[in-house]
Amino acid sequence: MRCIQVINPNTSQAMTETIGAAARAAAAPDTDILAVCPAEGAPSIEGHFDEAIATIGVLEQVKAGREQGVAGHIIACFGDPGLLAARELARGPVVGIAEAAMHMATMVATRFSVVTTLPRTLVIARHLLRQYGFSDHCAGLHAIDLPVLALEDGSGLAQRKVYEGCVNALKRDGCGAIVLGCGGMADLARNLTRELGVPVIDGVSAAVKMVESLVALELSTSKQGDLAWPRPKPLSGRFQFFNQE
Ligand code: 2AL
Repeated sequence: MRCIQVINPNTSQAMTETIGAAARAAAAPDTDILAVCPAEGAPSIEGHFDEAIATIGVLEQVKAGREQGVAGHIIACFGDPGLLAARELARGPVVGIAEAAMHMATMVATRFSVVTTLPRTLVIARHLLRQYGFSDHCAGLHAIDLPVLALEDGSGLAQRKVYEGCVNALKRDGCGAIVLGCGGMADLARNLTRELGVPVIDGVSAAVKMVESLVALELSTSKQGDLAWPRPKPLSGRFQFFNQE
């Protein structure tokens, strides 16, 4: 039995449960999913400021997961906050849900569109597309114009808007697949794929399968070059947590 740690970078317990359930549904029978979120931070991540705060909580969780011996880590927020820093801290592979979903989308369609939450987060997705080299694969970026936690309010409004956003993207963009742009949408992909007749990709499930593949192939984070362990130095104040024992 191997354990994959799925880190929801926001502090919403409800969203952590949604993400954990989606990860378990995607996982192989011999994969255990440890779904966690930071003890402190932002209840939802909807901008650069929220991301900056969330990054510290993600790194604390990666360190804790490493010490518990998890086989790999997933950063389950669509901005992939702290991804490269997490790789420096981790022994096993670390995969972000945005990169996982974007990679997988390019294997089933030449062009995909992204449907996310608030319009202000679109620039984060745009930056990641450029960083990961997928700008030319993206046909369009769409926001449902609801905050992240609307996905957890039980009204179903956000879920309906995600459906409408996907329909609109397919009509306008001529894309072959949809990437869901929020960890809180993880439970929607399977039904949307059936209803819309095109691949709808949730990054949490995609990342679980990618980490399982990397672990099975015995491929782990390279400790050569920039992803080597952080240089030991006496971090001060609240960051002493990261000092090597
Ligand atoms: C996210 C996400 O995936 N989780 C969160 O709190 N904020 N990003 C987004 N664009 O909605």
